[in-house]
Amino acid sequence: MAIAPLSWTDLEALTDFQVDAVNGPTNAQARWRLFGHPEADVQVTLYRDNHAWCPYCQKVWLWLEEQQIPYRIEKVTMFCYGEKESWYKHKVRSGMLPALELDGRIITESDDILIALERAFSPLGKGMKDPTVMPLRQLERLLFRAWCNWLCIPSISPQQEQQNRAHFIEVVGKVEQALASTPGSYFLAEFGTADVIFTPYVERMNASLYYYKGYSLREDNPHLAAWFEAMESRSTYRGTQSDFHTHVHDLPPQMGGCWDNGQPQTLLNQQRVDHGPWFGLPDVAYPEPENSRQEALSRVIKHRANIVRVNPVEDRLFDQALRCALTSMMIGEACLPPPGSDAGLRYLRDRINVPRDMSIYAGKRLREALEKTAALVGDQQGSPIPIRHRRDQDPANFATS
Ligand SMILES: N[C@@H](CCC(=O)N[C@@H](CS)C(=O)NCC(=O)O)C(=O)O
Repeated sequence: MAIAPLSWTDLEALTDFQVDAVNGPTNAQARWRLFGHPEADVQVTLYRDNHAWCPYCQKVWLWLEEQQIPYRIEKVTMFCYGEKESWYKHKVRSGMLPALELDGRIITESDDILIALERAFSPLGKGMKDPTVMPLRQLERLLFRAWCNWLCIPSISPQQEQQNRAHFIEVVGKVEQALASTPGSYFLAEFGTADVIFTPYVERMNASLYYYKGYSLREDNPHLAAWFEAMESRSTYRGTQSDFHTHVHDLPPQMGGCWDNGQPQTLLNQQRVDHGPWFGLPDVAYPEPENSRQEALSRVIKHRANIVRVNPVEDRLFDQALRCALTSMMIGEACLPPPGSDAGLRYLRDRINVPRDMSIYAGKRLREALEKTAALVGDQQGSPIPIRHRRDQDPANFATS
């Protein structure tokens, strides 16, 4: 038997999720990160994108979090999802991200930013120019180029597709060797800059190759698997970590296209990432926190007015459908949404952004509840996720006064 949807007030009573965004664990929502310092201590402003999609921003973000440097965050729109703020173009003419303001000086280029931060504070483990880190930085770029060649340039023949795959796997072999040559799971004996440098793209490679090429980087390479696990033991990394669904749909407009190989494993993986089940995907391996449902609920409650307003389904109908999905997520029983709301529920399912909106397990719980609830009334999908731009994610629609 299906239960009735709870009111927003009743739903509010089901979550006590609270985090200290400023002094607590790493999160994508904070505008200030103080680590217990007074605001007056802040010498650093990080300019990064609203959606936490920009890989070069993640590099600097993770570094600052690891070093617990107090900093301020200014969020800037990326070209692919909206209008670049004119105040930012006055600071950085190209509009490129990230940028860092350090004692009043603007620095761009993520590597230069890390070098400047090392000078102003201290290196994170072995620093950017350390002779043990330099070859690892080069290896990361080699891996990046092999990934781009395979994923972002359409193959002219099956042979070329095969060659690009073989070349990528050959470079991954070098990464495996580098990881195998150290005593622990990190790139050097101790966690440090080298791990931060590899993080953003290895995370994106894991997601995109699974989805577009049917290749599971994390599952097929034991040393990378151990490295991911070690990274996931750090709350800093968990706070910046995204999920497969977010990455595979944020990458195409950023990279100028991602080309799938149409192979049976690819199709299976695409079905799984787009339609679930999302639990058990190789995008995360640490155990689910007990409060992931509460987190998802509290994040939706906070933004519910905008979520309902931007949804293509009529507001009152969607409000009820959304409360059904949330009720079901919290109570664990089916809650029948109004007819015609399935496309709206799936529209939202496809637009949850991890970690912008919530952490990885909260995102999975919410996607699952939206899909299960939609399936009770139909199989209508939401409007397709665009691949040339992501204006459907324009943060202007979510601006808070
Ligand atoms: N080499 C630069 C690359 C930075 C870069 O490509 N940034 C992209 C985002 S990942 C960007 O700002 N693109 C403009 C935009 O999307 O608005 C760095 O390391 O910082």
